[in-house]
Amino acid sequence: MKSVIVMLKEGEFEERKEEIGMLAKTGGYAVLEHFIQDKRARAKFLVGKGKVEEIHDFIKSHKVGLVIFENYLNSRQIMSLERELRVPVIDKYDLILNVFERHAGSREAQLQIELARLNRNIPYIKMATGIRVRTDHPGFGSSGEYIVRSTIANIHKRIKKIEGELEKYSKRTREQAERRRKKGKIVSIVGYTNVGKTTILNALTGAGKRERDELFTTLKSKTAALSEGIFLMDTIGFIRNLPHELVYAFRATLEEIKNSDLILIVMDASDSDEEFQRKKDICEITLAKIEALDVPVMYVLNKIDIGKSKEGEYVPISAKHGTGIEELKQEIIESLG
Ligand SMILES: Nc1nc2c(ncn2[C@@H]2O[C@H](COP(=O)(O)OP(=O)(O)OP(=O)(O)O)[C@@H](O)[C@H]2O)c(=O)[nH]1
Ligand SMILES: [Mg+2]
Repeated sequence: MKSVIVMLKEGEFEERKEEIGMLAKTGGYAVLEHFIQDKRARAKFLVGKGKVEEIHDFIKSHKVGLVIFENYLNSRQIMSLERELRVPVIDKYDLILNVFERHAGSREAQLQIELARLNRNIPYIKMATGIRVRTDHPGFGSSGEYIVRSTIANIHKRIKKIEGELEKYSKRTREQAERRRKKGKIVSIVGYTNVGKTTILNALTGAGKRERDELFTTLKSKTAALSEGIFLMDTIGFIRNLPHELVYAFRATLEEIKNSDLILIVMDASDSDEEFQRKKDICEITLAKIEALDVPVMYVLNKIDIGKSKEGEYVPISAKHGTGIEELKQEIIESLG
C-alpha cells in the first residue's frame, strides 16, 4: 500500500527517520514522501493546518492509502486528521503493532498484540462512538452513553479474558524455563532490533531460526543448546520509545531475561558512533526496566565485516560470515564455568 510519513523535526531526527522507514517497509508499506514539520507540535493535528493541507493534496493526487506519523498521536488527533485527510492515519505505535502482527507466529504473540491494540483503542472508541451517537441522534444523549458504555464494557471483558489466557502461557513458559534451568545455564541474547541476534544464535548453535533484514523478526524467545548444559535464548529486539503498553504486553517474554545466567548484549558495528551509543543506552535502560541488572553481561560487537571497531570492551564477531564465533563460544563457556 502507498503511504507517506509525517514527522516533527526533533532530536535524533535522521535515525528516527531511518527507523520509521524500516518499520514501514517491514509493515509492507511503500513510502512515497516525507512531510517534515520544523515548528513545534500543535494540539489539534500535531502538525500545523498548512501541513495538513499539503499532505491532503499530495495523497489525493498520488492515491496514497495510509498516513504514518512518526510521533505519537492521541485519539483526538487521529480522529481530526482522519476527518481532514480521508484516509487511515496511524502513528509509530500502530505501525509497530502492524509489524508485530505480520511476525506473530504464535497464538501467544497474537493475543499480546490484540491486548495492546484493545488498550490503545479504548479512548479512541469512547470518543468515536460518543461523537457518532451524539451527531446521529441529537437529544438522545443518554442512549448514546449506554451504547458507549456497553461497547467499552465488552472491550474490558475481552481484555480480562486475554489476560487470563496470557497468564496461562506465562505460567507454562516459566515452568519450561524452570525445567531448563535445572538442566543447565541460560544465556540470553539481547539488543536492539535487527542487530543480528538470531543470526548469532544460528551461528552458535546451527538452530536455523528466521533471520531477516526487517525489524522485529523475532517476537517470541527461542532457545537452542550451545553445548552440554548451556542454552542460548534469542529474544525480542529493543527499540527507542517503545510504548509502555507494549512492554507490558511482552513482559513475560522479557522477564525470562532476568532469570538467565549471562546476558549477551549485541551491538551493531555498522552504526554511527552516536547511534551506537544511543542503542547501548536503550539496552541498558530496558535491562534496568525489566530488573535484569544483577545478571552478568558480555558485550558482543556484531557485523564487523561492514563496520568499524568501537570504543569499549567487546567480543568482535561477524555472525553472518562466522568470524569470531568460535572465540565467542569459548568466552561464553569460560565465563559460566
Ligand atoms: N553484514 C552483516 N550482516 C549481518 C550480520 N549478522 C546479521 N546480519 C544481518 O542483519 C539482519 C538482521 O539479522 P537478525 O539476526 O534477523 O537480527 P535480529 O537482531 O534477530 O533482529 P529482530 O529479531 O528483527 O529484532 C539480517 O539481514 C542479517 O543477515 C553480520 O555479521 N554482518
Ligand atoms: Mg531475531
